[in-house]
Amino acid sequence: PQTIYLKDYTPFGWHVESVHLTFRLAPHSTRVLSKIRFAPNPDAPAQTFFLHGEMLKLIAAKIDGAPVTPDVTDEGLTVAVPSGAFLWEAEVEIDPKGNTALEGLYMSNGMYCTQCEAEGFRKITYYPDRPDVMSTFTVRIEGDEKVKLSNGNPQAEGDGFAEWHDPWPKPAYLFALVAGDLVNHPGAFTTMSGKDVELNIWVRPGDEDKCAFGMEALKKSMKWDEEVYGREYDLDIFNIVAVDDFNMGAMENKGLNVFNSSCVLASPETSTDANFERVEAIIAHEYFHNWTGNRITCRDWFQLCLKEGLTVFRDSQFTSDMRSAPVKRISDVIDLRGRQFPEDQGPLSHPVRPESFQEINNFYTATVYEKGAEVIGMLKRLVGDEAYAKALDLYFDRHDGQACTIEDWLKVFEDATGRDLSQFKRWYSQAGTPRVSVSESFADGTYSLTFRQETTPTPGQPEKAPQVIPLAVGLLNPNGDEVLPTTLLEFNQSEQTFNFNGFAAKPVPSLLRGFSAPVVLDRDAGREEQAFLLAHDTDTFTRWDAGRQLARETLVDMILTGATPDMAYIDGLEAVLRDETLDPAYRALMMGTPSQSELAQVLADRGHVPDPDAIWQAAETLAQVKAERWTDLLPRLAAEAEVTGTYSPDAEQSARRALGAAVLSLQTRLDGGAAAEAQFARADNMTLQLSALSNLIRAGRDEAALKAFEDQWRGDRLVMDKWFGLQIAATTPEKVVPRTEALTAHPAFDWKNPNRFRAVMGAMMTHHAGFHSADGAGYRLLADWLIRLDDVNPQTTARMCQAFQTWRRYDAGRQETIRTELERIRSKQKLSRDVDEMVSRILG
Ligand code: HT7
Ligand code: ZN
Repeated sequence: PQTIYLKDYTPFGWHVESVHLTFRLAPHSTRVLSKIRFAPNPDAPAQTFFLHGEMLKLIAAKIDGAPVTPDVTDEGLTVAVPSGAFLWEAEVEIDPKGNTALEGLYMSNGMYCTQCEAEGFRKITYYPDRPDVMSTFTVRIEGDEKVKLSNGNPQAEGDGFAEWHDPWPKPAYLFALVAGDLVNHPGAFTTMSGKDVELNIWVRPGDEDKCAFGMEALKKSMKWDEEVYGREYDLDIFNIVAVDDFNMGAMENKGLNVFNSSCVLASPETSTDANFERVEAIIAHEYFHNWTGNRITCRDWFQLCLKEGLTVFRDSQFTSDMRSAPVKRISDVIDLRGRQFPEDQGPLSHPVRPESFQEINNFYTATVYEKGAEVIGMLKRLVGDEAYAKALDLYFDRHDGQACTIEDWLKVFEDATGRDLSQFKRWYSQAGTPRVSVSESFADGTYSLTFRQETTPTPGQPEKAPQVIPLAVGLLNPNGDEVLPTTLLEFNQSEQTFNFNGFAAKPVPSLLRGFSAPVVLDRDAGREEQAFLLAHDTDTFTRWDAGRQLARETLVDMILTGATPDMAYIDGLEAVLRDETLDPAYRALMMGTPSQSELAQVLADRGHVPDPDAIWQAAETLAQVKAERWTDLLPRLAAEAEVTGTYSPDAEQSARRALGAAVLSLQTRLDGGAAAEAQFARADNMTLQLSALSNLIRAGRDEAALKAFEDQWRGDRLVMDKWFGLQIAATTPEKVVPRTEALTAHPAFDWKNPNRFRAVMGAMMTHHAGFHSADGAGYRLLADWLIRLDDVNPQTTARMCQAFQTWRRYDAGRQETIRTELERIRSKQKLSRDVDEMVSRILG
């Protein structure tokens, strides 16, 4: 496969002045007629006229009305063109129903829909399918479907046709078309300049009652973007469509967002609090792309973080404003450490702005998205809120309507603040997670902190230069009073000392407050200091993290030496849990422990070979000891977690239920599932029903409940995804592979549906001890299914290869089995480019 390099960027030789498309819909033989006006681009080097095109049957082509015969390959066509402007016309035939890859135009449950990011438009018609080619689009859809939608504003509608015009120039990846027998949940919004916008959420008949929450989330997002970023919506209509078969979460097509139904549909009976929060965040994310991604787009796919990092940052700000900021920050860090850190510290490590790729779909990663957002958070901290707002205004003013680069982005910050950001730019170019170690000294009233930074080599980057690391720190005196409020240190050398004067006694440092940089902080401060911070820190993040580190250290001890749990940790935590002034959601987070995969990484970093069974056992023992120690605390917390009144997915109620779920999981260890059974019987919302079911599964008391759940929800695909996944996720290690195998034989295991496939295989691969069972059965089962899915859906298959990215952590036997499975996948006939690239990178 060919490798594409950032350094090879050249502009396209022509501008596209306008695009007219006509679709004559038919399941296996849709005709697409295109009329595209090209004009030479004087800023581009001379080049052959090439249009991307894949899986297309070319019926006819014309230039300025005269038939032409282009040279056609699997990737596109070349043809001789006039030296000036010209009109290109083509008619192609495509097969939406046969399109199982879910890229381009495809069918899901009888409905036509599209997914064009990143390179799907070339499966619809011949076109310069690259994000720096922007044009206005006019689209005519012909077909019997009741609803026919495309981007922009509706222009005409009649018997068997609909026409749409999008006045905003856009790249082809933002093109969308939807047609089907859909129903809408309507809404309306008046923008800050008084323009009325029609809003719709389109769904399959039967799903109308699951749209109200999404509609409110959309309106809140529109309002928030006006208030916080000054960004107003720019079309007469905004449509969202729910689709059952979708490779990712959702897609920000101009004026016509297409959503995985799991990311837009929500009701109390069928969705958990976490689902509601996710729906709200994803609707916001896609809406925010209207400015950060659509009005200002990416010059090339290497710049993906320009839109994704910024939009994730914006949606996190939104969620923090709508809900609890501390809880959101901690959840984001858990996610970052759980998904991005392993990526950044393993064979798939790549810079936030990658420098090469074979298949761009493989770079929609936690690094580009979540680390990309962290980089923006650091920039904001460094320049301050006011300068950030000024830089963003400049960004929108200067670059509206353009396809931009990270250089453009950093330049607005340099121009707005006068800062030199050349060293900061390393966050975009250097892969890997910096490790920061700390030492301290105290003499004559001066307290000194010395930091060292190191980033280990990553693929293709043996040498690392120091990065600018914003370190938010505070100091507490031995009584627990804050003597230095949060202060930002700019740590930008390999080693650097910061002095603080005027202390009578050595203070206790609270470091990396708010998780001010995506680094690993190596500080062996001792448990006493962590316990002190757990009790006294004023920063909600570092206080939580102190508890997390105590949990980690006691678990590591238990795993390595068979020690019993550290009672100082359990008692310190109990004091926090008893503090009723603290948000229940925050206390629920406090009750959590590092994931078993994270513990495996910690052990590997310290030179040990992680044993998944020993890790599982230690986590079990710790939970059991907590449960037994807290027999009087648990009922008290359970009472606090009680919610009265009508269900609402708001932060206040969700917080209580989160605490209740944490309590129930300990309670189940004491009563064998009696409380869970009672909760299952009376649950009138999915959050309670699912947490009860999860505990019954864990307690091995699940047969009747699983059957009842299946009987109740058999007709609801999204709820059944939960049923499939939870049986694997919540069970004990020895049952993981047999259950997964059994579930793949279930008649409702529709493996071509990405949600269902992910529900089952995703649950297996994230059950640490189950997936890594010593006999290799988990590895073999996953490989079997990845080999099968690759012929149908390479994009989803490639993403799931990530399960193997941490393989070098484990013992020789497991490594050998994983290597064999990866080689088996790699030697599959007709392996996709997506999977080939992923497996080759993982094998190294
Ligand atoms: N910009 C989108 C990324 C995307 C995608 C979405 C759905 C299916 C396939 C996709 N390929 C790329 C989603 C986002 O980040 O907002
Ligand atoms: Zn996005």
